[in-house]
Amino acid sequence: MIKRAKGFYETFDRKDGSRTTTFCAGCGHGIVHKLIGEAMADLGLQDRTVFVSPVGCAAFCYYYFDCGNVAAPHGRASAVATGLSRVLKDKVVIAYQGDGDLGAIGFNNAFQAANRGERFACFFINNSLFAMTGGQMAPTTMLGQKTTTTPFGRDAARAGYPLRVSEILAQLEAPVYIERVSVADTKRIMQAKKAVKKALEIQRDGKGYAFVEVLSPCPTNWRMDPLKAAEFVTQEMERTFPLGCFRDRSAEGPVKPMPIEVRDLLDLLHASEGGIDPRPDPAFKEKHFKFSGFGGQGVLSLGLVVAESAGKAGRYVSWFPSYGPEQRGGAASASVVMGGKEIGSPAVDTPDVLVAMNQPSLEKFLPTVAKNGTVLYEESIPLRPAAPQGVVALPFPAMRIAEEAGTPKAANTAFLGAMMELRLRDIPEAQVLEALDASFAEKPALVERNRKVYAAARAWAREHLA
Ligand SMILES: Cc1ncc(C[n+]2csc(CCOP(=O)(O)OP(=O)(O)O)c2C)c(N)n1
Ligand code: SF4
Repeated sequence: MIKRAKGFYETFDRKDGSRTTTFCAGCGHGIVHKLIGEAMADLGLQDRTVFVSPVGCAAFCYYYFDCGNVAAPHGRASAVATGLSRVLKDKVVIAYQGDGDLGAIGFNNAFQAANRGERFACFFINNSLFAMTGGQMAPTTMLGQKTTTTPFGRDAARAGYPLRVSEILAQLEAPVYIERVSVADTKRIMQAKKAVKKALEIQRDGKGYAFVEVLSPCPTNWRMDPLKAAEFVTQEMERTFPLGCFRDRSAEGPVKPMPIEVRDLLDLLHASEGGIDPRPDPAFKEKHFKFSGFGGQGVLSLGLVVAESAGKAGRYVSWFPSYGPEQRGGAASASVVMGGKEIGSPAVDTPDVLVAMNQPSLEKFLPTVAKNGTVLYEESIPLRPAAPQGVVALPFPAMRIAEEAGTPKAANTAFLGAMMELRLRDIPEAQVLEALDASFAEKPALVERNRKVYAAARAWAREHLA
């Protein structure tokens, strides 16, 4: 009788009610799964193991492996494993990745994790193509190999050369163990078994990064029966990807890891000085703000001061900047949401309040302002396009006020003063000033100057706008 492999669940109950694995006949994934499950159980690591599943044909690892399971986005298993192994110091972490997943979209993640010598085992399943999506070329596709995207065979001039990931990682200093094995026949599977076990022993002993590449048949996408597919591995794949051990420092002592401070999430949330727990307040309707202007005008800081002051006043709040190329002169913006309960999304598509400090951002965001919303825009720019119906658009001489108050660069602070008069009144001024002062913690000379601009702007707004 064939027995269930150790380390697996009793039954593989999938959501759709089926109970088998998802693999085709002759697929290598199932064999590698079995080797990992057995090694994990034999070494007594099951209760300590966290398995990171990939996207691809092996996406359902969490239905099979009876241990901790986390599913990673495509290409990100090594990044997720890095995070897990750094935080869960007593756990054994496994990343399992296909060659599309690790060799293409996630190569840099995997490469950098190997280069840092992260403390996890990475199993890299090389079946020479993207299997789950229908057999497209992967970085590991061999020269001349036909795939759905290389119907005449991979051609180096057009598609480059196959990526030999084990050889590349072997150039790095940090990995403890790198070996390429195959699951094409019994002899090779026995060698693969040893390699899998060694990679997990290295984790058990906290020694560092272990990488096992497995040449694995994909009869379905290779359009072969399982026997021919196994032969293809030994006769074709091994010519491009020779088997062997590229690195083994497992006999050396563990590398002493850098101490990493692990902090509670709540600590992090309330780490900012003077931070307080937000208080649920069902009566407070969520408000959406958009602060926009040129990069360098201080729109992101203005948004941050508003967000900080709302936080200090006990609101739930989010601040979401948008820069990138916009930092170099286009429309930079910050979205701020404040509410009486947790914020669902930090994105602001229809602001209740728009602050626009330059023409491009006024043009871009004015049409998006919510009905009954308010637009406060720099007086010296023309109001274009026309404000949508129901929207109040108020020109505000922020630059002039800032200049007259002696700090021309503080036009953003002038907008803060005007907003206090208009739409921020339910945030106490004490908190707004506290947040404003704190934003100049590293330039104390600017605290008083900005307060002056703020006061002048608020007075002007009281007289002319409110
Ligand atoms: C971000 C993202 N891009 C693309 C996809 C589509 N996708 C799903 S599986 C897959 C290929 C997986 O190939 P490989 O990693 O080689 O695993 P195999 O299926 O061969 O085991 C792709 C591209 C996705 N799910 N997510
Ligand atoms: S398509 Fe290929 S890799 Fe995917 S399950 Fe089938 S044989 Fe395995």
